[in-house]
Amino acid sequence: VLRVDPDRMRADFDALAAIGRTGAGGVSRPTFGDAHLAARAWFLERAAAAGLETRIDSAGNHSAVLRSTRADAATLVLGSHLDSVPDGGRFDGALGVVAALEALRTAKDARLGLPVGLEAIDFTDEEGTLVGLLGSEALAGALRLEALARPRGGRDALLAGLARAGLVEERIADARREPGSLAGYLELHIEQGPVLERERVDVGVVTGIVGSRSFRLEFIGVAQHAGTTPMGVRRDAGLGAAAFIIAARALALRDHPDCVVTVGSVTLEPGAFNVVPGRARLALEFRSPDAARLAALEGELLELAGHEAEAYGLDLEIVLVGRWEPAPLDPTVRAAIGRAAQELGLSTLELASGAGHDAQALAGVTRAGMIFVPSTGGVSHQPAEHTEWSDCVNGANVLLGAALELAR
Ligand code: HGY
Ligand code: MN
Ligand code: MN
Repeated sequence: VLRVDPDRMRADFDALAAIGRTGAGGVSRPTFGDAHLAARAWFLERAAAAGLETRIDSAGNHSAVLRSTRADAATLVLGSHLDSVPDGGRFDGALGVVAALEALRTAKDARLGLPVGLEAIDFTDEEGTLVGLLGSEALAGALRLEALARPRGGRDALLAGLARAGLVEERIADARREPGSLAGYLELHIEQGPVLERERVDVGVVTGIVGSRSFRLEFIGVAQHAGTTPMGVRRDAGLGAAAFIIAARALALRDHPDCVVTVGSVTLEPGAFNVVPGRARLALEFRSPDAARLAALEGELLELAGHEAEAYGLDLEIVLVGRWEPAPLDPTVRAAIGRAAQELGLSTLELASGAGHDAQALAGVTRAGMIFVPSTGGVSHQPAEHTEWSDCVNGANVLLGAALELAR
């Protein structure tokens, strides 16, 4: 059984974790910020140092390529993302990219003469600081026009970011790959939940990925003097926001136990001690493994927002800014992952992903699968995110084994 070089991979992982490092072992690499651009450049340097071909497409996806001996061969893509949430952990995305690079190096050194090419890819803006699944949906030809017209991070941030990265908005869609050119997609990722650790299982074989929708809500009242405006006549946007957040949670708990609802950001304007807030801007996101349930939850949440606005004498503006469909993952890929883990003497468990991933974009155009490794305490999207190094090596070896089976 071919295995990765754990020390070589560890050296890469630690070097990458130093790029955009924050306190307590985290990283902050929002899309197209200095740290993110530095991490992507580092990745290409390491690929070139390994004698691999490097490539950047018009969506900014960064790739290392190990060509097949056959001329018209399809490509098996392995990868994840180097961008992070603000003040995130050093494993989310990064582990998958480093393991993919290590898998290509190991395959290259072994001179396997595979019938397909292998590609290690770092997708642009997976986390949605700007758009969400931007690079993977572009590559899959699944990028919706409104995703760029009304992006989750706002048009200004998107345009500024594209300029910093040297990308042209009108060319992003050119990153689309012919589905026939893809032999499949595999992604190693930390679980970001508590299941594998609780069940003491080495490797998760992911069955499907949750769908999610993001909305920007704006409750609009009247800014007023905080001292001279009696409580009974205020149109306080902060009250509408607070009432909605509490009621949205109650709705999910009562009627949608398999769904999650999050208001991750609330901004009150003008934002002063002595002004009754005239505006409240909310970042609303909700998820479900089932598309029909997602649509039902959308209707109920938006109706609820309207109800709370009315209750506090406010107007309400709603803008859809993100929409990722749920995706079942490919049975043959799941089987290959299971066999690779078995050959390595590793225990496996089938589980669904509550986190979104690039694999859900690729699943629409090629057979796609994901390998999870345990998250310590199920913690993620914050500096304490951690996975035991032995689990990271297990994941990389399963990625390599499954890739070689699918390649053949
Ligand atoms: O938000 C997510 O689920 C993923 O981490 N992008
Ligand atoms: Mn991720
Ligand atoms: Mn993430």
